[in-house]
Amino acid sequence: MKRIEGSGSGASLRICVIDTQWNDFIVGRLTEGALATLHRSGVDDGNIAHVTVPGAFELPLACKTAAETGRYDAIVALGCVIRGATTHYDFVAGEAAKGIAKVGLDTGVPVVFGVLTTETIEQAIERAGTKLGNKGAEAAACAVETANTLKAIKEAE
Ligand code: INI
Repeated sequence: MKRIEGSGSGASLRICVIDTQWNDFIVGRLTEGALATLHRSGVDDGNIAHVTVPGAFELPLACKTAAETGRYDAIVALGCVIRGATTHYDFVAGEAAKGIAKVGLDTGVPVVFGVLTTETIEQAIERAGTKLGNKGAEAAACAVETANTLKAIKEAE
């Protein structure tokens, strides 16, 4: 049996972080967590790009554009959609999730879903560096691991 595993080291990886202006109070914390994790895992600062789009609805197209450049081993999509009193939430959160997944499948570049989808702002705060950790940091670690795992699958003999 051949066991194929990717390392958690970010050395030599090129990563694009794409976040949103919407809910910047929360998303800014996710981005800080993601960038700190990338640096800690050895990704060279010169190999990190940081792009900001207006809202979560815009994430899929920006991710697709970044993936198609061929410059990145993984993309980290960060955002926060908080359910209000309207159905707008369902459209924005649903399209962001579907679109981000599709970009990964269509391009072969791993695109990590670091978009908080919560009922309340309190739940978002809990996941942006307080009680329940920092989902941006988790997304960045996931991007490094997935990029390395895909490379290992391709390079296995
Ligand atoms: N965008 C978000 O990222 N989070 C939200 O909570 C949100 N809400 O609630 O509306 C949101 N809306 C904007 C949307 O992402 C687009 O930017 C807009 O519809 C223009 O396409």
